[in-house]
Amino acid sequence: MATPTVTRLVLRSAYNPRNLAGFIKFYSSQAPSYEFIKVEKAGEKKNVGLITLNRPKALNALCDKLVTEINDALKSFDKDETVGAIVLTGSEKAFAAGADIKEMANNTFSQNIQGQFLVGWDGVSRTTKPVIAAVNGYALGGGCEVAMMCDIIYAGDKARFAQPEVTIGTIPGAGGTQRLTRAVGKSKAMEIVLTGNQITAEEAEKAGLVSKVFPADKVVDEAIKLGEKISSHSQLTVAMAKDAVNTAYETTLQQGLNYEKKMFWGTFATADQKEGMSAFAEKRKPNFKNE
Ligand code: DAK
Repeated sequence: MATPTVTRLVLRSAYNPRNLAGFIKFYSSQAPSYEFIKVEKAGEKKNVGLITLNRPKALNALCDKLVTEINDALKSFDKDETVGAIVLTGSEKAFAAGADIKEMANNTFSQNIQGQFLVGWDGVSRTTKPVIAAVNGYALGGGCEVAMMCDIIYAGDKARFAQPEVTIGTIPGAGGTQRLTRAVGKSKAMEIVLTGNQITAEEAEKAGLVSKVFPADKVVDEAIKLGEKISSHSQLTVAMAKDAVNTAYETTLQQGLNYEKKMFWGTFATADQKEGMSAFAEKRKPNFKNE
């Protein structure tokens, strides 16, 4: 993750070649330490942020702390100029088996309303940079909803998607009735939400929920490659393109087309548009500066 200027200065002054252990200890104390996620930079140029959910005993059930950690890591990558895209993944057995049922089982209606229970879940959809879900194993309930908050879903061939809330006496609460319906249409969404049945990766791809399916052991690498490809473009242009696609979900066609046209015109105010088009004419690779 990018090191803030102040920390860089402090680090320089803390560095003493004769006390390397002390320096490493000092540096480690500056990096965020997480309990339920692993965070690293991936790809040849280390320009893809990789967040791996790591709560194996509960199949990555999304307890409060896990969601807070994901949001924190997303914010850091969003600010990090060296990162152009983010991959969110889990384990081979589970992307995430949903919100933590044991954590919420005894909640009351008034507690949910007064405490705005689980409202902080939309961190993924508030991220400016593209987020790619690399899903293996179970993506159930809130797990499926978090995957759907991502911009692109790649799935391993053994992945299973479901909204099983109805089987435990509740309904989806983080987009399972809304994003899913927009992704797969009413009939399929109704079938998934009203039965709680799991669908396979292949079915999810056919329905338009998932963009590609890979062998389970390849899906994270493929998602990172996709992240690298996206990171090779101007971050500014990518952010504008992402915003324009997302607008399709929020407006009428005419308003969306109008917004897209304005954004397209707006790209001509960027140095990266000048660089991109000059590079094309000069038959060379563009050198984008994200300006
Ligand atoms: N919560 C807590 N623990 C879970 C869990 C979950 N969702 N899923 C699995 N675990 C735990 C199990 O309790 C078990 O723990 P121990 O008994 O070993 O301590 C361990 O993980 C392994 O699970 P199993 O023994 O059950 O493993 P199996 O392979 O037999 O079965 C399974 C795997 C994924 C099919 C099964 O565990 C399962 O059905 N899990 C529950 C799936 C589910 O119903 N998910 C939906 C939860 S409701 C909102 C935001 C989000 C939400 C709502 C609102 N707002 C923004 C308002 C989300 C709601 C949900 O996701």
